Amino acid sequence: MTFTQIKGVAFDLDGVLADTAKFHTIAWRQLAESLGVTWTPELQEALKGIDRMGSLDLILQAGNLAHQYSQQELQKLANQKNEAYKKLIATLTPNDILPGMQSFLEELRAQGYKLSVASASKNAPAILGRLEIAHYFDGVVDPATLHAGKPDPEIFRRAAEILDLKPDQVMGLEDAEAGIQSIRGAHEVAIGIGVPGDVTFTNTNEVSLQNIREQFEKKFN
Ligand code: B16
Ligand code: MG
Repeated sequence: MTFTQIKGVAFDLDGVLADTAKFHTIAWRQLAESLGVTWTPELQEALKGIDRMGSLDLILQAGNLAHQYSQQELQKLANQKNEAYKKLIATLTPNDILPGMQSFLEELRAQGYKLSVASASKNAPAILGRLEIAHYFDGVVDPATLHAGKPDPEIFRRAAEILDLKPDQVMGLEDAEAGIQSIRGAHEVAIGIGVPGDVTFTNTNEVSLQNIREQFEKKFN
């Protein structure tokens, strides 16, 4: 595999483009505690990248409450969380773009890369709008159309398809273990931010084409 064969980049949103996890945490924690579920750092970490109903299921399991609710009640709980979350993301501005990401998006566009978003969040279009970065992307995968969420490879496979690229022409950026598994399963190059990937960074501000290329060439050449 060579660096020059890469033509597109698929971005996770939460934890890569903006720290929306802090808002997911506030909204889920409120709901969890109202149900008597103890909030722990492990539970918080486990929700990263997992879709809404999957997250609710993990919370209920943590409180030994799985199978206690009807489908309709589960939907109501998820909606309750989402309404609280939507109020929180309405406060986002371009200042909330994670460090280094706007310049990385600019750099990629200037170099002719195609860009897509592979977020589990149904709120992704609204968040991109609030951050004023929607125009950088050629496509956003609609998570409502997926058969399975992360760690299933489907979302990152689709993130390449909507760019008309093959998986081996795409790098995926992720901050969650479930997302890295999804990228790997899709046979794309995994860039991990705070989690191990083929190329790994501690923080978003270290991410640039030059820095990716250096690690990429050590790993694949
Ligand atoms: P929503 P990502 C994910 O975003 C979050 O990490 C995860 O915590 C959340 O439950 C999921 O989106 C669904 O979000 O409730 O807004 O549809 O990391 O895949 O960008
Ligand atoms: Mg994420």
